[in-house]
Amino acid sequence: MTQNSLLNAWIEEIQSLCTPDNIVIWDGKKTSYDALVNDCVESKKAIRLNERLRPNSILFRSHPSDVARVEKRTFISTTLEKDAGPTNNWIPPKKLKPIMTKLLKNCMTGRTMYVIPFSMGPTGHQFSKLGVEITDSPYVVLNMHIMTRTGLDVLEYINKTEDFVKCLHSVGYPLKKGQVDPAWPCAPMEEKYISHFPEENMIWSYGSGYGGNALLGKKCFALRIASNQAKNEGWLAEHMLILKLTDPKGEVKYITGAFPSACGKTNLAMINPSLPGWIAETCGDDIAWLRIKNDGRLYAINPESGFFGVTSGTSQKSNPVALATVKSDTIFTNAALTDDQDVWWEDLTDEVPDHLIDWHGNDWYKGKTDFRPDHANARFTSPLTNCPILAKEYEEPVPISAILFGGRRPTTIPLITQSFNFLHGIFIGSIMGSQVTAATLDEKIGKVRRDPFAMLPFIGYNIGDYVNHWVDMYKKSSNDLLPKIFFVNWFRKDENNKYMWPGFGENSRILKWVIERTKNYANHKITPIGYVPDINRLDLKGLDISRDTLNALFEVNHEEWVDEIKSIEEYYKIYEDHLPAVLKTQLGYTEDRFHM
Ligand code: GTP
Ligand code: SPV
Ligand code: MN
Repeated sequence: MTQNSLLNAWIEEIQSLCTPDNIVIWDGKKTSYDALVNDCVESKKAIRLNERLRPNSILFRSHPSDVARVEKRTFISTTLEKDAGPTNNWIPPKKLKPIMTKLLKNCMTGRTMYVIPFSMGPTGHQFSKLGVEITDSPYVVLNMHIMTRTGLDVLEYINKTEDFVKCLHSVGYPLKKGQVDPAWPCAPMEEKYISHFPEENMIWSYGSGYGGNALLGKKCFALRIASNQAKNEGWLAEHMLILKLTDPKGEVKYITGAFPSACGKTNLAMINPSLPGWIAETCGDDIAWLRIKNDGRLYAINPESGFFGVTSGTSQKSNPVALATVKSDTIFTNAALTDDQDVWWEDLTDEVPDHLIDWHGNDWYKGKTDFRPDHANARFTSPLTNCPILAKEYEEPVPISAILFGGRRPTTIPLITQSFNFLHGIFIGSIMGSQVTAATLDEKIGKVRRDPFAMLPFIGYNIGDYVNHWVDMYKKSSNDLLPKIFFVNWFRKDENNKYMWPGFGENSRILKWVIERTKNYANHKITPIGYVPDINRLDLKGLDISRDTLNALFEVNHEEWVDEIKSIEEYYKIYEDHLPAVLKTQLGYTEDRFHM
């Protein structure tokens, strides 16, 4: 089958367990992609969009129960519970494997089993990692084809090694003879398992076909398994965008940003700066693998080769770059369909079409149907190379000058703060909170939850060890060489529940301040939580914003912060007696600064 006996043995093992009707080794060719798209269209799993308006693009509609990551059904399966830690669902392998083996038995009957060799990171690059995903979902194959480097050239590398991550995926819907396959087969919630076995570099995902549950190169491998590998090998796998910025004088800086799901990474990675003379280019929009090189600096590379982006809120005004990116060769999931066979989503156009087919496949009429026509977590899958501002060095690690941590916080958190130093920055990462978005199914949307480092659902091991690993990274270098760490909040609201900051392209004004701070410009004020901009030194030319709003955006309110600190103390109890020393110390300093 392949020239790797270990891989062959695994394929045979899965074949006899899952009993598919046939096996396809994915060769990554464009002709294979086009043929599989045709199959999906002919079998009514996908809809081909208007070739003139949206060339080579299709729309999938998922089952209404299968629309986002399922955190409650996501497991870190380690021998010892302490290795998964307090933030992960834990079942030991000896318990989980029998449960899942039962489900997996004959689960691919009536289906084709695809074997996808893939590389996270450029094929053959020293920082890249190899994987093989076995799946019975053509949707997954098409998406993995865009999101990762796949095909026979990758298989050549895999043929020469035993070091690849085994990723097994099934939609969990075997077909009896003659049974008609639904457009989006999946298993009921209580049968879904998104399981990680970090001790074996292995993933078993059963019952969901959607996004991070099923495209196993993404969250499962490039974050959960990779964060584990990174801890053992001395690097970081983070939920971060990577952005290249060139100032009007031509000076280039790279920054990363870690914001929770649906909190603005893709949009910042594609920013269209409102400040004249500034140029932004995209390196990555969701995941960064970071290493300290011999020069003591932290370098980041994007392990993915595509965007799996939120459609909602994407418009010519908010994100023209994303609209250009999805112009062709794109897979849409759960967008609405227009009368001329194109896609539509909330905010795409000011004028809402009179008639649409909603993401359930039903007629939708403006003003008559009282739910939205697209799903809040509808997504586009497009190759990185579609992005008109893709940085030429997107396949190389780039030196990072600043890390932004951020989230959706309607109150308390200023528009931007700079940490006093790297260790204080680690504290800032640990206390991040954000309103839950539609990117996860499990919790109440809108409720603020702590999401440390935007990694709460993605740390593949014990969070206490994770924080200490950040400190180990710090110890490998020095405060002056490492990136400066910032805390951003584009989402602070006024008393009328309206965003106070315009966001999107206007965020370039804040990025300019960030870059200036990395060069130690004295354009800041000191507060108990870090440095905030001196409003008089912010570049606000051409922006219509009142002094009062600005003061409110940067306010560090004593009472709110006393409450926040109490809530952090409470939250830190999850660590039990493993609270990392750095957090204890930094919390103490913060309390002192508030005279608590
Ligand atoms: P994941 O792919 O789930 O990790 O999300 P993400 O972090 O890449 O978030 P994305 O950029 O897709 O943005 C999510 C939502 O936030 C979209 O509806 C955006 O329109 C909105 N958004 C992004 N940036 C801003 C901003 O600066 N201000 C405001 N008000 N909304 C924003
Ligand atoms: C996220 O939820 O952070 C995403 C979407 O990027 S998914 O790939 O489904 O996890
Ligand atoms: Mn994400």
